[in-house]
Amino acid sequence: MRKNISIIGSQMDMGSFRKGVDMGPLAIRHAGLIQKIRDIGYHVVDHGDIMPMVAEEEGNPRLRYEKEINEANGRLYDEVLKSCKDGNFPVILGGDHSIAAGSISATLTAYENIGIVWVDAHGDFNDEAITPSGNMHGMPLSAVCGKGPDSMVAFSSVRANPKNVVVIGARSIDPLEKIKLQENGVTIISISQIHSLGIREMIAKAISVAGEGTNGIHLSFDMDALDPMQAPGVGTPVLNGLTQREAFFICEELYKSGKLLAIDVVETNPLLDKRNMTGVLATELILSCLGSTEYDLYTGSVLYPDI
Ligand SMILES: [Mn+2]
Repeated sequence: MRKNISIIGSQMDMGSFRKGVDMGPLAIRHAGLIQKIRDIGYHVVDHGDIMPMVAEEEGNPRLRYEKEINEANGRLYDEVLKSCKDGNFPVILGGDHSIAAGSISATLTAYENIGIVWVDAHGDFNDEAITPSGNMHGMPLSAVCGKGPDSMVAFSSVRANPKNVVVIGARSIDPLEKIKLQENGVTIISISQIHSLGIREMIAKAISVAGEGTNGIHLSFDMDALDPMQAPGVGTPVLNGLTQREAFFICEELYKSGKLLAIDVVETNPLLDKRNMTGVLATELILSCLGSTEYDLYTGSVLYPDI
């Protein structure tokens, strides 16, 4: 039975230093996302975007815009949870990565025991004590694992088990964050491991860590995981990233695993982009997660299980 797709955006940029990432959901829609999902055979409903309230001041410098981010995430949580409970498949468009605290909290409430595949140049495992910047888009993975900041996930009582969490494509992790990731048993697949062992072996490992013994996988895909030559429209670019083909392969294999429960695609910043190439790429990666065989012509039409 094929699930229906819910598109839910969040025009959030307060978790990030660079402005403009709030327009990410619009850029992805302008690349044709909704029609393209229909074209591969799904029923899709666009629920529009969460609009954060206007911030008066940034507040605590170690948790900038904490109040506004958590308030918007509370509304995102409600939307994503409703989608899951209705039996649909949520596709969440960011916005900066702080929104994943809202979306993943919802899949945790709905499915309880989930694994997380976090595709990112960064670890996003900071908290208010160790953050170098105070920007909350560097904290959501820690929050959903119950490792702080607690206010970021207050709407759910369920936390992810770090033993079922994998970060893929990492190449810019802060020193204290690295220690914290290791102490908590999060699996890190660095860009060097991918380039020495190959993406096929690495994504198989990721699916087994996040998918075995869990009720499914939440994919949280930060566009800065890609090399900035191919995805220039991101706020925190880091050299030597994933190739486009590696990124597509990750999405294709996660789809084929039959374990995906929801996906976030975040950090597309149209102000920094070139002719919306990062928005187009985000759209195409979402389609691959949903089983598009556009780039796999030899297999013809859909061969794999439905979402
Ligand atoms: Mn991130």
